[in-house]
Amino acid sequence: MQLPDPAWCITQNSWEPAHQRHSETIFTIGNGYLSTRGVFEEGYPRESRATFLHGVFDDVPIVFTELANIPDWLELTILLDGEHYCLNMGEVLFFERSLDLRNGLLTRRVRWRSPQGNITLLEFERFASLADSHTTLLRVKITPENYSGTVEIHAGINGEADNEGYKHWEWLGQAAHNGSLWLHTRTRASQIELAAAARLSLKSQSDIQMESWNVHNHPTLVRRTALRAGESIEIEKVVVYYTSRDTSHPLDAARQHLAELPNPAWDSLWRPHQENWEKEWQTCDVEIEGDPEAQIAVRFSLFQLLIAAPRQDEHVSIGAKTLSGYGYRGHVFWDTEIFMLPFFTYTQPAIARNLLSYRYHNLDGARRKARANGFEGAQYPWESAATGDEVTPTWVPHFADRTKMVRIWTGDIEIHISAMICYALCQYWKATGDDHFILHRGAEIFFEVARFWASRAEWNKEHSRYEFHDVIGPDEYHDHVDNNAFTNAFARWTLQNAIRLYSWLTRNHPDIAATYCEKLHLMPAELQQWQDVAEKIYFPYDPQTGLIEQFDGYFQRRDVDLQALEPRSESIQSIFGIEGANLTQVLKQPDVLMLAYLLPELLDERSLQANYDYYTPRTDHTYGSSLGPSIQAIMACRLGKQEDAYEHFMRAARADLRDVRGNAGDGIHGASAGGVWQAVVFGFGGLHMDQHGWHIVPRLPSHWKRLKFHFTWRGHPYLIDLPNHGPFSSEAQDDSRVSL
Ligand code: IFM
Repeated sequence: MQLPDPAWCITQNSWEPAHQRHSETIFTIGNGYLSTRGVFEEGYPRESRATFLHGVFDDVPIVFTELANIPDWLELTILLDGEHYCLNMGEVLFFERSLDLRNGLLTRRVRWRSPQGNITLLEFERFASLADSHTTLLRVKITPENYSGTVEIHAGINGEADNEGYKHWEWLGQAAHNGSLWLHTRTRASQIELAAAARLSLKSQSDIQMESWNVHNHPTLVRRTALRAGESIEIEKVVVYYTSRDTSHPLDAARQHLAELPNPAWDSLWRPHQENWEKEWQTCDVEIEGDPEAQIAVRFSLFQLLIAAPRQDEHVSIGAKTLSGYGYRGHVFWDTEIFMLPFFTYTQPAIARNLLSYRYHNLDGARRKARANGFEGAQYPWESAATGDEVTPTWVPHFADRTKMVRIWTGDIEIHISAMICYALCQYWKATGDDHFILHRGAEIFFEVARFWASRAEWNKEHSRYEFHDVIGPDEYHDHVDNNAFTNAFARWTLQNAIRLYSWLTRNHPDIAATYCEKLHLMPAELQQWQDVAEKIYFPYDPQTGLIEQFDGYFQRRDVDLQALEPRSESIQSIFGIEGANLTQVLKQPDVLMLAYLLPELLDERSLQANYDYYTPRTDHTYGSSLGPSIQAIMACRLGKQEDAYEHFMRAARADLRDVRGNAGDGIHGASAGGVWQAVVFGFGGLHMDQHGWHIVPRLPSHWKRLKFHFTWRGHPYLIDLPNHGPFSSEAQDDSRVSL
């Protein structure tokens, strides 16, 4: 047997029920259509069993809508000589689970002694096909070591799947006969139909007894056979899913698709699946020599982004927790555009295009939100799902006392999200040169968002300037603040760039400019107004000190010595309480530094240093937001603070693998995964773009021997190879090989 390659495989050597939810997240597999958490086939109490399929949202109280956990394809009950295979009983003699990031194959080898003393070797494998995204497969090899007896397998599709107790599915029909089964079901409110068709095959040297149990909402296939000590049987379960989002007849599609698969299907599906994965990694792999932990953590992050990335669907996006857990209910935040999207923009622009198209298709939801709030244009929701309407819950149970409810204001006043979408559009446009997308989709978003900002700005008569009151910036420890620098700067940036875009259109594509003028009733006077607002937006910058005040009155808040609170294992918000943290200067994430990262032209070196020095010791790096550390790492790189950069980077890299915040069980921190890629490529690799194209100023951590990464610029793939000759050495740059 081949040992798992530590540069590519995440491996677990013991069964740890206490960390079950965490490892279920880590061992998630997927293919951009659906993802399945790393639960065991046989099922255990307190597991968080889930398969999520992009776009299958259904209504739910309080959080409005959530991704519905779909009927489970993994379920497999194994009876060994009459005893249930279950790790809670008997004794686990050997356990190893491994996820191969090269190809998304999840394997588990278990030697198990049953309560009666029978020892069996069970070898499980599963994958969600990247070449045939509707199809998932698992197989198990069972070898009794010290006994001969019967093996009985029950393989069903369970229509009773729920979201931690909440049921989304209503039964439409089912059948189980002749070696296969199907289940047809529908979400209760959104009325999305789903069909699953499954087949079970078994290779054995003895006779096989076949049965089908047509249990309501749980069709099941049963096989029985005899086994002698040392002999093996192989079982394969193949499941095909279609929904009414894919086709108007999902049941026909699923049954036909299954019927067309060879029996058994594994070998013929494995090869194209593996080839597709090879192609994926060819465009985006990152190699780090000299730091095995960073190496595997980076590949793990990229794998998580890849398995969540919609390849065939431009009406869905990646939620904050990808498709890997119940956290945030599948809702989409700015995490996608600012943290995850750059990875796709620079390695797989077609996926970035799909993700941006999701925002285009949901423009009407954003228009509705703006209108409902008394503004013009489009105000994108802080949390988004199927329609682009706001789905942030207004109240949620308090994290420390679940009998109390907490008002969530982000959906009302965390408004920078709309600018973030425009920012991501611009980044995509620059990197790809995809004029067509901007002409036919991006421009409309831009103009409508600019309109929103112009109508949201408030004129301050006393100071003759525009201001934005009552907002929340990226640092959510502070709400209801005025003139958050990040928000104001991005309102100005959007308006300025919308004007530039408009004049580019009128110069180069006057017919399209005219179409927008007509469709959106865009008049020269309105553009003039945008110009006026943009010029007069207040930006809280002190030229004397070079400091940006995060929001009005921030410097007057209580200063807290965070060092004095160490060691700690919880966030500042849980130590001081929501109101208490609001009164301090402690940040959940580095608001001003994020601004400086995204708009580097805003601050000169002196000012960047001043802001870094001021805000860094006031940020809750470990237990605040998982979005912060990667950005903090990039800013440290820019200031030449390699050691600090590495510390922040590893904080991001470990977010899920080491469950730093104790909540990885809720799903992968997708923004952190995307931030890890940015920290490597834009931070240590020093890739940056300007009007002349791309440049590299590498700043590798001293112990990294080499960094290699790929990116795509204007349709050309590049491989950057940076051997490390020490910090900032000119040789490091001269020696770097760039190949096409
Ligand atoms: O979008 C983030 C936000 O910036 C901080 N709280 C969690 C959200 C989802 O990850």
